[in-house]
Amino acid sequence: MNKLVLQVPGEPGYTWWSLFHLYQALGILIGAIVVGIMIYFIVKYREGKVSESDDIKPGVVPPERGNIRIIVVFFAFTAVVLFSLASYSMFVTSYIERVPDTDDVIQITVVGYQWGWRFIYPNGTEVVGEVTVPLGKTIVFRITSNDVFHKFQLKDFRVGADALPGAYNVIWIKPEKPGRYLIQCYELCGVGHANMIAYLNVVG
Ligand SMILES: [Cu+2]
Repeated sequence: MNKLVLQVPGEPGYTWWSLFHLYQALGILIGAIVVGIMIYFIVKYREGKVSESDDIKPGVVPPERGNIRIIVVFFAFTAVVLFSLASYSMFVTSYIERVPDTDDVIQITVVGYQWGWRFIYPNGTEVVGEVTVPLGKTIVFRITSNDVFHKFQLKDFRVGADALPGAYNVIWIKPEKPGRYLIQCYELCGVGHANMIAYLNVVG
């Protein structure tokens, strides 16, 4: 199993990786087919094995030589690959972006500022630089900024959102592994940007 997947501590990171693996598998499959056909043609049409009639002659349009069965098979294969990639990409994107709207979520407000992160729990308690959430619960972050543009990134979970003054962007996670996860600012926001970090503690 992929080591990187094992490091993902919960949703939506698992789903993100499933999309990555689909692209990876199809990329390897199609790459193997393309290289295989290239090698086949290099050997089949090597110098000395081609008849005179295949030579291109100036001013003469070559006769139709397409094999309609092969064309149909390749067209269908390409259509299946592209359709599955497009539809699964749309499914994953909407899954990651759709915030669960049940009563069973914990909503935490995140305020970015130069240079740090402030968290406001549902009961109004405010903390800076460190936020603690329970294991196995869906956590919703409402993200905004006090000053300039920032970006709240939970890279272990493969999610993040811009922190913009006067607006709220929303992301969700469902942690499945206890731990201490790094939160970083992913939008250059001034001299303190590199140190604009916080931690997500998952306990349970
Ligand atoms: Cu920042």
